[in-house]
Amino acid sequence: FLPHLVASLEKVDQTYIMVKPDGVQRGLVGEIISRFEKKGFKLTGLKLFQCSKELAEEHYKDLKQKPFFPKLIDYITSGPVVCMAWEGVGVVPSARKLIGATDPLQAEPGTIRGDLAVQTGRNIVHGSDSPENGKREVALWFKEGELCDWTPIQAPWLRE
Ligand code: IDP
Ligand code: MG
Repeated sequence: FLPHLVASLEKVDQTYIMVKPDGVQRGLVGEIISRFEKKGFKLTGLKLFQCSKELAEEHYKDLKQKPFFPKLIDYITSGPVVCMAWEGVGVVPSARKLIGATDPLQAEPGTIRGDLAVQTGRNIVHGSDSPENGKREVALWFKEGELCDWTPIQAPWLRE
């Protein structure tokens, strides 16, 4: 009975989660971290960080042609963000569900945006949209030495 070995046969993905400047300013950092922590994913990276315009533009490069892009970059660089890397089987789509729809008015109650935000331009949290982007974004926001590999003591109580 070695649950961690069984788990290792399944694909463990990573996702990049970020509390945006409005989430930090509104004192929601603990609440947002807590949602992912309670769900049972593994935190592998965490920092408070003031990001540059260049990094914000690289992160959101797929949205460069959108009319809201300049405002989005101003928003993301307007104050410190909390950068997180989370790991687990199915973590990418599950984190997106925990976060809720892009427009907080459309986001279901019980989701982070559904419970805590009211407008797309102030939707308090980011989550990667695919395992590929999860990897890309974790590598973009964290240096290698900033990530920790560790075995949570609760692992056998989360996955059979
Ligand atoms: P997502 O964060 O739910 O993945 P995306 O479509 O990837 O949503 O957009 C990235 C971010 O850009 C959104 O979270 C939001 O902050 C911002 N954004 C998206 N659409 C709009 C808009 O129509 N007006 C203003 N900001 C927007
Ligand atoms: Mg997105």
